Amino acid sequence: MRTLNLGILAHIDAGKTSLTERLLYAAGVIDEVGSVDDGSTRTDSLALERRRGITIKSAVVSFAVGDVTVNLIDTPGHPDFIAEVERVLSVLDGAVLVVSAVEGVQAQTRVLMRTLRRLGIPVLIFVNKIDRRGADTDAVLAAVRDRLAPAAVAMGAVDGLGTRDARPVPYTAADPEFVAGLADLLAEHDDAFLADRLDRLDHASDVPYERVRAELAAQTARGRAHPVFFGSAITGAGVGALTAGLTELLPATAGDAQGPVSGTVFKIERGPAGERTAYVRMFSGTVRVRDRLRFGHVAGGGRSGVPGDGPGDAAAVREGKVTGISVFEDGAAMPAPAVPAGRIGLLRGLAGIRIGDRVGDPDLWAADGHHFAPPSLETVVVPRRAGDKGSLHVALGQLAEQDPLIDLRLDELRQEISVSLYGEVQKEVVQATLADEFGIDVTFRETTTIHVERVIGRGEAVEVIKKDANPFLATVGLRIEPAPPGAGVDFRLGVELGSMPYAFIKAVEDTVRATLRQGLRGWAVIDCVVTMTHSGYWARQSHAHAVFDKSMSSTSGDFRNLTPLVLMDALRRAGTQVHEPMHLFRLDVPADTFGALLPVLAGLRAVPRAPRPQGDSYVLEGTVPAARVHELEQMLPTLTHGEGALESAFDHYEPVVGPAPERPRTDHNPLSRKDYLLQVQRRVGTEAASAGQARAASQSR
Ligand SMILES: Nc1nc2c(ncn2[C@@H]2O[C@H](COP(=O)(O)OP(=O)(O)OP(=O)(O)O)[C@@H](O)[C@H]2O)c(=O)[nH]1
Ligand SMILES: [Mg+2]
Repeated sequence: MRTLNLGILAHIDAGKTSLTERLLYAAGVIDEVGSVDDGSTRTDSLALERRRGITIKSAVVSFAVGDVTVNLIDTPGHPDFIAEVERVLSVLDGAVLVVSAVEGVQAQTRVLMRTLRRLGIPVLIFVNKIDRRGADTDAVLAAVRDRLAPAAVAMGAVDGLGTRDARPVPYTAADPEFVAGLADLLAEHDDAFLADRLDRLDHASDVPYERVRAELAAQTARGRAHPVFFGSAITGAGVGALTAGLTELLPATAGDAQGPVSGTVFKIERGPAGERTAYVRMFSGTVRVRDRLRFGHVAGGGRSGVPGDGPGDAAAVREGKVTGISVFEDGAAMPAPAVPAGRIGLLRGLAGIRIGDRVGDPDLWAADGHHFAPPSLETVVVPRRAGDKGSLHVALGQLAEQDPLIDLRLDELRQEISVSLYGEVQKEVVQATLADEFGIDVTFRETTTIHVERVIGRGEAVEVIKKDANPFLATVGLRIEPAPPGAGVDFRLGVELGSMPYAFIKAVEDTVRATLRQGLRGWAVIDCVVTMTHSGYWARQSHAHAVFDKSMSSTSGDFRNLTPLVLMDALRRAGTQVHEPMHLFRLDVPADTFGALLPVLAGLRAVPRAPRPQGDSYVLEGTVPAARVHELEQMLPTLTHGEGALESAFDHYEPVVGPAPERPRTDHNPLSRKDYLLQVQRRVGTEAASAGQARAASQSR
């Protein structure tokens, strides 16, 4: 039996959840089609989702088509919940990108498609809502080819467009224009197919239709071609053709169930008693109940400044015993003795397992990287009842388990808790979740923009063991220099790998990543290369009685404590510049409001490019600081008598003009050596003190 792990992705309200419901119904998993508007769908199961009529969390359901088990992951379309989409990308065999036949291609659709294509994930496009008035499949198809993917192949035409009776009419082998057009397109992307075609043309014959379809499937699997289906999730039109397309055109996997164990955790749920359930997609091997399973995080590879990439998270391999397994089958997850390669299973019993963790053989783990922009806003969460402070921290900690990008931070000095956010809707969801699930009422301090720091020059520093004022039993030298935008933090070894125990090198790397979360002005330092230029340690020493003597032997702690001092010295020499996040916007406004809009845009520091007239409206694209997007959103209805439409998505960082904002530090500040050493001493407390005494004693001997 093969499995197809399928993501459904789209902009908000495109109809993903409704389509999921239809697919389940068509496959016979449910007897009645649930509705988003009544709050009765299978995948919008959270109270908050039903109340708001939007998807907030990704949800998995499954159904069978022939001999293929389809595990379908319904994702949220609102840009505030892009992190949910991010987490499922690495477990997909294919995706259906839904586009509304009325609203068409939107900014979010482009963000998603760009990422799917970059990752080489096979994509079918489903143009939904053909039953709605205003549906325009020609315009949507043109926009798909123009703005999403040139190699989009319409698989049919539509009859009765824009009416309740609208239905797609699939093209067949009997449509010579379709077959020839398809063959042309496929020949552009594959030399073997082109050669075959030319060869046959010489003999005045055509490539057989089966061969064309097989080539379409092959190019779809390679992410080169994108078949486009049409239909309606409400009437069910076109859902049959899409279902058939899933198994014909997307590559289902079997996987090697006998191979070494390897899988990825893409979702965590907590049960009523607080027990964790991990959703794992298995790539290889089989996990059985009562297996002892290794799991952990892979550091690096990501966009820096994105938490979860962070330091404390790095590749410590943990182990736990699997106490229960369920496997997705016929709709829901069913208890099972094992989950084999290819499948999605729920694993219970693994304490401390987190989103993004890999399971199985650490040799097979690879870093994933981040595909979308990190959150650009942050806010301080304040409990209405002062007594709730402790429970608020615990509650937010649990939310962060399911959504690491909120990057919970406790400011020890001010005793404040802050989180990172994508937008106002996510903020409301956090507030409602805290109230509903934890009984904690909160308010938020003003939302502020998360800036980043980019390294300007090159800086080096070194601290040598037992030299000068270095109180730690470690030698560390580091060089920091800029890397291109999007490169993340790259840690390199300029010393021999064998020059030090690996644990010490690892401690330096982890601490470098941790330290860079707060640069010279308190913002995360992104896009740089850090090279370890010097290393040194004192080997494990024992006294006559073979007792490990901490005072004379380097420990990982020495490296962890020394690294921030060296790195911040290097960073100070390199210098940093504070950057702010910028969005790309697209405004669609009535022509008569255009004049009044321009000065407002200027006031928001938006930089529009030349406007394009479109019918009796203007389309205006450009950049705007992320910090001002919400204001623009709020002003738009008044400025455009309710007819303006705004799309925006993060695009890049730009240097801040004028005085750069600082973010208050929340850690032990390695910028001030004296304070830092005092704090380290306090932190390690008695342990350090006694080690110091022992050290002093051994030196005086
Ligand atoms: N007329 C019509 N309405 C549709 C169709 N598909 C979905 N809708 C409606 O569009 C709205 C949004 O549908 P959802 O299925 O929640 O869309 P979604 O893509 O899951 O939305 P998010 O998960 O919040 O991003 C609901 O009111 C649906 O009833 C369709 O094919 N035709
Ligand atoms: Mg939905």
